[in-house]
Amino acid sequence: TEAGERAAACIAQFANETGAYDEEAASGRLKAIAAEQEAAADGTWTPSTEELHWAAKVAWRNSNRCIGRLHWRSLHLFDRRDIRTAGDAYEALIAHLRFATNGGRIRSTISVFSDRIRILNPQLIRFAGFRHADGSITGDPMLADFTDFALRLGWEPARRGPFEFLPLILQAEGEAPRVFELPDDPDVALRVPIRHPELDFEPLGLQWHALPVISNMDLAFGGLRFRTAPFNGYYMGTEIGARNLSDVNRYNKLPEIARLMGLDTRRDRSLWRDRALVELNLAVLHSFEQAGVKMVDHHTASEQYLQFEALEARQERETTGDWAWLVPPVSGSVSPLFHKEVRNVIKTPNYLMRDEAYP
Ligand code: HEM
Ligand code: NRG
Repeated sequence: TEAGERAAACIAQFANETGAYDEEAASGRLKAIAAEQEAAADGTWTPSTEELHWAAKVAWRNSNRCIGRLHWRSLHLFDRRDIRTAGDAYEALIAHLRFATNGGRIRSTISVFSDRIRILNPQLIRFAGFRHADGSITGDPMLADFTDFALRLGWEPARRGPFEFLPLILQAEGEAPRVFELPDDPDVALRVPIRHPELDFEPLGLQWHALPVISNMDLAFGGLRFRTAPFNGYYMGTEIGARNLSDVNRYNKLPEIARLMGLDTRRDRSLWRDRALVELNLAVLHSFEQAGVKMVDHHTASEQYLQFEALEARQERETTGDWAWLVPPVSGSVSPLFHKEVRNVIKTPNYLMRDEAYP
């Protein structure tokens, strides 16, 4: 069967890469998997924790849009497949956030749950976007629909400011989604105030969270899809400085920054956007460093990506990638990645985007 072939290919790759199974062990493992698949009828099988950990790491290695893949071997795994209730899932997610945050010395981490648990948030830590009657939004416009959804479910935010943590919305099989407050505790969800080394950024009141934790992608391998597998690394500065705080449809802060720099915002040719963008990105890197929170700049990340590619070549593996995502969103042509060609072929294991889970 097709499901059998996918599982077999995956186990062969695992055995080949890790040396964990010799030929005899591999064929024994495949017989057990085949029996399980026959009994399950839908072709599912149960990876061991070691197989799962390997798959999660290789899925990272195969993430074509990720510039941070040099570190793919260092991913920590929490195997949470035994959890059945939303309350227990909540506790496990808080434990993940504590472990990964680690006082700013961020640890790349994934927690894998069974499909009995669903996380409806696109990321575990995100700022709400509150809509006003006049159509304007306080907070992150990208999260306005999700914020509406949380409010419909009965979420009562303590404040409606620009940087309020959204609650976790978790759903156990056969039950309605439940709302869990994300504690405003720096050990769980760390905030970094954004300051500039020379300019006065205080009036802007900017901040961001330390941890990006993606919770809307499936871990796919061996014909299986784990729909609840939130993972985090740490930020590259441009994700915050050149997108989250600067995109016109996000926090859109460049006009304010240009004004405080005294730039001429009436003329495109004054390059006020470009100059403000550089200072904002500098401020983000400076602030994370001052706060002792791990972050990489886009020059270092580009160099590390080239190292990753070289190490992969030594293992006779082609590094596939998505050029438009790998090239940093500022100073594109200054990155060596700009000048390279890369094939966007999807290998497995991998992380696959899922459509928004919430109604
Ligand atoms: C995407 C950096 C860790 C998987 C990205 C992006 C950056 C990045 C800059 C592009 C994001 C964007 O433009 O929105 C890093 C850095 C890491 C890291 C600096 C530090 C360790 C990880 C880990 C995983 C991972 C631990 C998974 C285990 C991915 C995936 C994407 C991605 C799947 C594509 C996301 C999407 O399609 O929206 N990464 N990453 N990364 N990264 Fe990483
Ligand atoms: N740009 C998004 C996060 C996407 C993934 N980036 C990472 N992943 N660095 C944002 O929140 O700005 N990671 O796993 O570290």
